[in-house]
Amino acid sequence: MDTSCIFCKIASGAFGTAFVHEDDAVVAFEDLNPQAPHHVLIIPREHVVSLSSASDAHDAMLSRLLRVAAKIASERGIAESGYRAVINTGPDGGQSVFHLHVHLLGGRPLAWPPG
Ligand code: DGP
Repeated sequence: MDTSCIFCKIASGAFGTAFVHEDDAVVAFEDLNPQAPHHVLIIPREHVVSLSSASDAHDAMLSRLLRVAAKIASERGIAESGYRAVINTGPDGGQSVFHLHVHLLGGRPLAWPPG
Protein backbone atom coordinates (compact mmCIF):
# COMPACT_ATOMS: atom_id res chain seq x y z
CA MET A 1 0.00 0.00 0.00
CA ASP A 2 1.12 3.51 -0.88
CA THR A 3 -0.13 5.68 1.98
CA SER A 4 -0.20 8.75 -0.28
CA CYS A 5 -2.44 7.03 -2.85
CA ILE A 6 -6.16 7.82 -2.74
CA PHE A 7 -7.13 4.54 -4.43
CA CYS A 8 -5.01 2.50 -1.99
CA LYS A 9 -6.93 4.20 0.81
CA ILE A 10 -10.26 3.45 -0.85
CA ALA A 11 -9.27 -0.21 -1.40
CA SER A 12 -8.25 -0.50 2.25
CA GLY A 13 -11.71 0.63 3.33
CA ALA A 14 -10.35 3.75 5.03
CA PHE A 15 -13.16 5.92 3.62
CA GLY A 16 -15.98 3.42 3.96
CA THR A 17 -16.53 3.49 0.20
CA ALA A 18 -19.32 1.18 -0.95
CA PHE A 19 -17.86 -1.53 -3.15
CA VAL A 20 -19.75 -2.72 -6.19
CA HIS A 21 -17.49 -5.78 -6.12
CA GLU A 22 -14.60 -6.96 -3.99
CA ASP A 23 -12.39 -10.02 -3.93
CA ASP A 24 -8.86 -10.85 -2.90
CA ALA A 25 -7.31 -9.09 -5.90
CA VAL A 26 -9.59 -6.21 -6.92
CA VAL A 27 -12.29 -3.84 -5.73
CA ALA A 28 -14.84 -1.83 -7.72
CA PHE A 29 -16.69 1.34 -6.79
CA GLU A 30 -18.63 4.20 -8.36
CA ASP A 31 -16.60 6.96 -10.01
CA LEU A 32 -16.78 10.27 -8.11
CA ASN A 33 -17.35 12.16 -11.37
CA PRO A 34 -19.48 9.87 -13.55
CA GLN A 35 -19.27 10.36 -17.31
CA ALA A 36 -22.10 7.98 -18.16
CA PRO A 37 -25.16 6.48 -16.41
CA HIS A 38 -22.90 3.61 -15.37
CA HIS A 39 -19.33 4.60 -14.47
CA VAL A 40 -17.53 2.16 -12.22
CA LEU A 41 -13.82 1.98 -11.43
CA ILE A 42 -12.21 -1.43 -11.02
CA ILE A 43 -8.81 -1.34 -9.32
CA PRO A 44 -6.25 -3.81 -7.98
CA ARG A 45 -5.75 -3.93 -4.23
CA GLU A 46 -2.01 -3.84 -4.96
CA HIS A 47 -0.56 -0.43 -5.72
CA VAL A 48 0.42 -0.58 -9.40
CA VAL A 49 0.97 2.89 -10.85
CA SER A 50 -0.31 2.27 -14.36
CA LEU A 51 -0.67 -0.33 -17.08
CA SER A 52 2.88 0.55 -18.10
CA SER A 53 4.10 -0.50 -14.64
CA ALA A 54 2.49 -3.93 -14.79
CA SER A 55 4.68 -7.00 -15.25
CA ASP A 56 4.16 -10.66 -16.06
CA ALA A 57 3.48 -11.15 -12.35
CA HIS A 58 0.31 -9.11 -12.81
CA ASP A 59 -1.25 -11.19 -15.58
CA ALA A 60 -3.88 -12.75 -13.32
CA MET A 61 -4.80 -9.40 -11.76
CA LEU A 62 -5.11 -7.73 -15.19
CA SER A 63 -7.37 -10.50 -16.36
CA ARG A 64 -9.42 -10.15 -13.19
CA LEU A 65 -9.92 -6.40 -13.74
CA LEU A 66 -11.45 -7.00 -17.16
CA ARG A 67 -13.52 -10.01 -16.09
CA VAL A 68 -14.95 -8.05 -13.17
CA ALA A 69 -15.79 -5.17 -15.54
CA ALA A 70 -17.71 -7.62 -17.74
CA LYS A 71 -19.43 -9.15 -14.71
CA ILE A 72 -20.60 -5.75 -13.45
CA ALA A 73 -21.82 -4.81 -16.93
CA SER A 74 -23.81 -8.02 -17.07
CA GLU A 75 -25.26 -7.46 -13.59
CA ARG A 76 -26.33 -3.96 -14.64
CA GLY A 77 -28.01 -5.14 -17.80
CA ILE A 78 -25.74 -3.30 -20.21
CA ALA A 79 -23.86 -6.26 -21.67
CA GLU A 80 -26.23 -6.40 -24.65
CA SER A 81 -26.45 -2.66 -25.29
CA GLY A 82 -22.69 -2.38 -24.90
CA TYR A 83 -20.19 -0.56 -22.79
CA ARG A 84 -16.57 0.48 -22.74
CA ALA A 85 -13.67 -0.64 -20.50
CA VAL A 86 -10.93 1.99 -20.55
CA ILE A 87 -7.49 2.19 -18.98
CA ASN A 88 -6.16 5.74 -19.21
CA THR A 89 -2.39 5.49 -19.08
CA GLY A 90 0.09 8.31 -18.56
CA PRO A 91 -0.28 12.01 -19.36
CA ASP A 92 -1.41 11.69 -22.98
CA GLY A 93 -3.77 8.90 -21.96
CA GLY A 94 -5.52 11.24 -19.54
CA GLN A 95 -4.54 9.38 -16.39
CA SER A 96 -5.05 11.56 -13.31
CA VAL A 97 -4.90 8.99 -10.50
CA PHE A 98 -1.68 7.00 -10.57
CA HIS A 99 -3.04 3.71 -9.33
CA LEU A 100 -4.04 1.39 -12.18
CA HIS A 101 -7.79 1.36 -12.81
CA VAL A 102 -10.30 0.28 -15.42
CA HIS A 103 -13.20 2.60 -16.16
CA LEU A 104 -16.42 0.75 -16.94
CA LEU A 105 -18.67 3.17 -18.86
CA GLY A 106 -22.10 2.39 -20.19
CA GLY A 107 -25.79 3.20 -20.29
CA ARG A 108 -25.56 5.57 -23.24
CA PRO A 109 -23.98 5.55 -26.72
CA LEU A 110 -20.28 6.34 -26.41
CA ALA A 111 -18.64 8.32 -29.18
CA TRP A 112 -15.57 7.18 -31.08
CA PRO A 113 -12.86 8.34 -31.35
CA PRO A 114 -12.61 9.62 -27.78
CA GLY A 115 -11.49 13.21 -27.25
P1 DGP B 1 -8.19 8.77 -14.68
O1 DGP B 1 -8.33 10.16 -15.23
O2 DGP B 1 -8.30 7.70 -15.73
O3 DGP B 1 -6.97 8.64 -13.81
O4 DGP B 1 -9.47 8.55 -13.77
C1 DGP B 1 -9.52 8.81 -12.41
C2 DGP B 1 -10.97 8.75 -12.01
O5 DGP B 1 -11.02 8.61 -10.61
C3 DGP B 1 -11.79 9.98 -12.36
O6 DGP B 1 -12.85 9.60 -13.24
C4 DGP B 1 -12.35 10.48 -11.05
C5 DGP B 1 -12.14 9.32 -10.12
N1 DGP B 1 -11.79 9.67 -8.76
C6 DGP B 1 -10.78 10.47 -8.36
N2 DGP B 1 -10.75 10.53 -7.02
C7 DGP B 1 -11.76 9.75 -6.58
C8 DGP B 1 -12.24 9.42 -5.29
O7 DGP B 1 -11.74 9.85 -4.25
N3 DGP B 1 -13.33 8.59 -5.23
C9 DGP B 1 -13.91 8.08 -6.36
N4 DGP B 1 -14.96 7.29 -6.19
N5 DGP B 1 -13.49 8.37 -7.59
C10 DGP B 1 -12.42 9.21 -7.69
